[in-house]
Amino acid sequence: MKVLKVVVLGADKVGKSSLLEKFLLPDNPLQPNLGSTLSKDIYNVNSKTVPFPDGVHRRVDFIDTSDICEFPAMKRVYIQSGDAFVVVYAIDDARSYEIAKALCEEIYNIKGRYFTSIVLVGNKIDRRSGRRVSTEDVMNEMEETGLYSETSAKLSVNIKCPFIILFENYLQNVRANGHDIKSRRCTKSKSVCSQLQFQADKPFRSRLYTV
Ligand SMILES: Nc1nc2c(ncn2[C@@H]2O[C@H](COP(=O)(O)OP(=O)(O)O)[C@@H](O)[C@H]2O)c(=O)[nH]1
Ligand SMILES: [Mg+2]
Repeated sequence: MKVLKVVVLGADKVGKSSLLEKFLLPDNPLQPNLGSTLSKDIYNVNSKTVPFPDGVHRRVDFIDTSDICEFPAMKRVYIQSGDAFVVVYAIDDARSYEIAKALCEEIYNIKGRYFTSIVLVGNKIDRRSGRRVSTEDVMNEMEETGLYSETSAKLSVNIKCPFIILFENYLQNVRANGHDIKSRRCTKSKSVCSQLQFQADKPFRSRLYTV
């Protein structure tokens, strides 16, 4: 495996493109129409070399998807080819949560029951008064080891957390089985590296990852 493929999945309009855009282009001013820069087609690959929490730069393909829930065959291809998944729902949209759960289930069916590289993300936490999916319900329904975060792409809250959780999870898997993707040591000083664009924001919720 040369490149880590991170696939962003979820119902339409939950903020997948916005999240990815905020993560990859954090300095972009807030656009009135978030998500407009990165994803216009049915999917979009953004290849980037990014610093991981261990200070090593690795190449990652971030794959933004849209409408794939409508196309089961395509969804399957994405799941088969992905190494790690960000599954997004909007906290003000109960249906999107049901879709996210079904997507997680499909990932487990394809990748195996013990696959761990999925982070569930409840986006749009700025829409507090419109909340339809409670944090507690999600926590209760999740597996004990499940990875979970809540974000607001609009207000840039916790944007880095889901990705850092997956990078941490990746490093745990590398430690467990020894296979790493092609990488290069960070050439900058440790302190610069650990300033990482990806230094975690305070995670809102996560079972495994706390900083
Ligand atoms: N209030 C709020 N709106 C958001 C947030 N993230 C995205 N949106 C809006 O939700 C709509 C769909 O976003 P988009 O990223 O295109 O969703 P996608 O279809 O899942 O890729 C857009 O109008 C965004 O401006 C968020 O965190 N809070
Ligand atoms: Mg999109």
